[in-house]
Amino acid sequence: MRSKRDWRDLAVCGGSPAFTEPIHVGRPNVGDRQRFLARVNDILDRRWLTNDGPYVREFEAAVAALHGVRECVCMSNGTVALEIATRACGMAGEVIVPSFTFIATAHALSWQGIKPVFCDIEPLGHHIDPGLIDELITSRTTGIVAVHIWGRPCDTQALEQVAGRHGLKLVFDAAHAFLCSERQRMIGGSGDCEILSFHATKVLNTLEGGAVLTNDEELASRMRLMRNFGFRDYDDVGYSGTNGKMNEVSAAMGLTLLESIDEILEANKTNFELYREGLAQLPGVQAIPYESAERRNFQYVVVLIDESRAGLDRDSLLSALWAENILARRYFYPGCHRARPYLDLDPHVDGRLPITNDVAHKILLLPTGTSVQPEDVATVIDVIGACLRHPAHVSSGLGGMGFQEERV
Ligand code: T4K
Repeated sequence: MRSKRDWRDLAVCGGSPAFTEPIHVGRPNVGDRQRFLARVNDILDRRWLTNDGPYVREFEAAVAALHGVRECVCMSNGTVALEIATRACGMAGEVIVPSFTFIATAHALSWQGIKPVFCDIEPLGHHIDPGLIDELITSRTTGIVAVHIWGRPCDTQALEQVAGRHGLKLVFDAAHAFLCSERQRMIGGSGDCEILSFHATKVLNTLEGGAVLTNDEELASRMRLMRNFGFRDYDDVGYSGTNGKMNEVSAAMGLTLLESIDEILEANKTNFELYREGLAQLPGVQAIPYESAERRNFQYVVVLIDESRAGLDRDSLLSALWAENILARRYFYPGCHRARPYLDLDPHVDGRLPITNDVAHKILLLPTGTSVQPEDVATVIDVIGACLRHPAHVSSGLGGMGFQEERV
């Protein structure tokens, strides 16, 4: 690595990018190709491609066992898992949800005609604040969807108490929390159910995929019907349903990656520790810690940029990083409540979400995963340090342009 000591070395000031190829936040973990391809051959040999096939069943049993829950119902993706889970629980009318989450959490509700009522988050955990839920409840409220953001679980007990007091359904969006624990217990068994995402960018992927974890066997069997058009038997439709089934190739990918999950988590943890140590030397850059007493997947390296101490605002730093081919992300800017479909939902919502608005303007996620090597992490830290040493040059190199995200 050639350190960027001088401001002229920065790509935004005319230097060469630190990386010749982009490095990503969500580069997929791939696992053992031969093991995966052998399973794909099996699938082709037995000509059973989808519809509750043997690999899906094996993957469901493995994921349920790893999380210590009775039921795992695999789905075609995490969004469909959320849609089916909230519908199977009987959510309707209004549902309280954090605005600071991936847009799919809100979309899964609105797609079913449910109004998402946005609640603010806690400043440290970035979770929905249980103390703010009471005041959002109306006669139309039927449930709460809380998010285990960054793989750090919510205070499930506090949320179960609020839900119980008001007779509300409670679903956890655990898309980030595969193999994470809360109070030394694996996630999956809280509320009515919890949903996982196995999207390509997740710590364990099934190309596309998701699942619902629950200890409620009756709820699970309803969701199994709903993911398969509601069919109870040949020609016997018991429910209004959809097509939310996971296919066999996806399950084969999941089973293959499960065999390497320890190495994946170790690589994530190593990268996270290197970032944490390296960034601690830089002013105004705070890496969000992970609790050492709990199981974590270290999938995301999340930092907050405090402009008053860093000397540079988050978006300028982000633009400078993209110029270096470091494709950091500002998940979940600007918050669901400021996304177009929800802008006019409630005229008072913006004033109700000060923490969401603050965090959305400071947050930055840095590249990690098995495709990011420790020396890459050192380079990213070096580049951030150089940007913070030369904020005026970075700003003038950007020419006052805000961050323009382009799909790569
Ligand atoms: N709830 C929460 C809290 C979630 O975070 C998510 C998904 C869901 C629910 C819904 O679950 P799914 O329905 O997706 O299963 C990405 C993912 O698409 C999304 O799954 C994830 N959360 C979200 C946090 O991130 P985008 O639009 O930012 O993805 P994209 O295409 O920009 O990819 C991210 C990076 O990964 C890019 O730098 C490119 C790289 N990449 C991506 C893919 C797909 C690759 O290198 N290879 C690839 O194959 O949403």
